[in-house]
Amino acid sequence: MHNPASIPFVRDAIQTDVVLIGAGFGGLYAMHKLRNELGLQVQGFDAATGVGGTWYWNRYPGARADTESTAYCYSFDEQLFHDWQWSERYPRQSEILRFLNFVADRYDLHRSYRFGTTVIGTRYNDDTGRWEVVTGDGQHYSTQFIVEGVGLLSARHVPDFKGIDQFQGEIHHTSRWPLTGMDLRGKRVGVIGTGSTGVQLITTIAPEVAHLSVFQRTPQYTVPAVHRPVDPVFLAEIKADYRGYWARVRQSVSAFGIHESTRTAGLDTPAEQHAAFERQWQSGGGFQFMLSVYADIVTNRDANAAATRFITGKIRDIVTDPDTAAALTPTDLYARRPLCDDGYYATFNRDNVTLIDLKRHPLIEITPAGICTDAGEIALDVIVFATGFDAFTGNYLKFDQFGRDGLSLREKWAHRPRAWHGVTTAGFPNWFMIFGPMCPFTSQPPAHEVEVEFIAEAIRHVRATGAASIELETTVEDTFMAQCDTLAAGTLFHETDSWINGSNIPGKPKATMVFVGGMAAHVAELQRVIDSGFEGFILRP
Ligand code: N01
Repeated sequence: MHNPASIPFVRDAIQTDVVLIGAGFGGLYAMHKLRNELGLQVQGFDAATGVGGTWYWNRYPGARADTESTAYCYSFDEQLFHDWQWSERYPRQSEILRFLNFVADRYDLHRSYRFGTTVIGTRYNDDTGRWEVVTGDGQHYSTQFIVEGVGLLSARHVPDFKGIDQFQGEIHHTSRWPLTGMDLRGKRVGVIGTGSTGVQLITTIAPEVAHLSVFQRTPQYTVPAVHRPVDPVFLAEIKADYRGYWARVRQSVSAFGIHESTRTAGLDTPAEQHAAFERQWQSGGGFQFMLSVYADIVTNRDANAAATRFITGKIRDIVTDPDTAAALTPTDLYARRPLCDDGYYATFNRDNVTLIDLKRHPLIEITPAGICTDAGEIALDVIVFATGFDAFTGNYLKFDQFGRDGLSLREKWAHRPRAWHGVTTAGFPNWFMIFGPMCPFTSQPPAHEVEVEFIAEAIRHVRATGAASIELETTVEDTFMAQCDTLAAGTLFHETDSWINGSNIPGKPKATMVFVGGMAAHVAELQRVIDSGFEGFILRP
């Protein structure tokens, strides 16, 4: 049982207005907003030695976004958009990290962070109305507000394979790739996991390694990314109508800055459907394949089946060995986070790449020399875990957090996370998240901006009204959770197992953890609450 007393209130704690955890997209904007615009004293922390969040840690070969770079950035400062030039439509990790450093320099954000510092506990003091925050180096901070931008996908998942410690070669999780890189040339490499990360890594390293063994548990649908430079005509159009462009992103469903189809697949004949999918396959993009061709791929079984027929046909066409093609072919719905790639299926035509189907040949153990399945041992120099993350809740529950009356966040979220629009949770006054559980199921940077702006307004409201704290009403949270469940039931996402519903982590209850009502509805609701003077929130003197 977690004990609030494990975080004592100390008299000489360092005083601040806001403790901000995280220096990724959301954290950096929050630092700028709260410190530079609201004039608050903000103490930031990040476990990394620099800014970047997920883009600091995920340095594996091939890491890049699959969101149009023109929408994978900030909108709050038009001049920033003009002063930064993305090179490709899907930016690489190194370019995104350079962008976030550019932003941190431009708004002088580094100086308010303590990097290389982990927060290990937070506790609300019911008597003083302030939070106690403890860091890994034993420092205590006393703050009125907490803002946690700790990342949706950052608590890494390393499966508990037997023998993991006895491997004599190198083992890495993709999200803790050596900062200085790693030379894989001429090595025998085993990759476990074929999600977004595995697909990017496998495709990138296959040409350089001596041999690549891909350990696949569940085959995935993936479509070509079709990397290309940012289209100068498209960029000029955005710059000419900057506000209109971002308004459209905020008014969309996905906030990806892409065309979202309103046409249902059933209106087309199978031949027309095939032609429409083929056009999208040629033009590239995973989210586009799911959202731009038809409106109902993730809500209608027939539309979904049309998409799966098309992709599985492509797998058969591309992969020359029929057994490998069969093993790479998914049999379930196309209802996970969509993937795109740079020649993933064709990679399995290479002589130096072997697919190991773990459903047929289960992984038994990791040995000193490699990986053993029931078909025998595969000798390896390097093992890479591309095994994903304890998404949504992992990073919030990694450390003790106690709200009003000693309420433990771990206990409150033991069966599922309960929250409102990814921004806060009842029982935790003056405590905010950026893109926490029950956030919209959208591209992140635009949603981060909207949420940071909401948090800033909430803090401004507390200060302006002379209140001590603001806290979500439990009934509002309950109503919102029910709404999230109803909306999710109308999609096919809950019929597959993935990090979206927590089913990728052994023992984690499967549940809805997102608001699938879309970006426009998310924006509208946050704005409605601001305009109403924070209806649904309790202000305490
Ligand atoms: O993680 P995942 P990810 N034994 O959970 C397998 C974002 N992202 O890091 O499907 C064997 O999707 C697991 O198998 P299964 C993006 O939002 C974005 O790839 O559970 N295998 C699966 O194949 C993405 O969705 C970008 O059967 C095991 C894989 O590991 C999210 O991060 C790039 C296993 C995990 O896939 C997460 O992606 C990269 C076990 N015990 C990431 N446990 C871009 O912007 C797990 N697996 C493009």
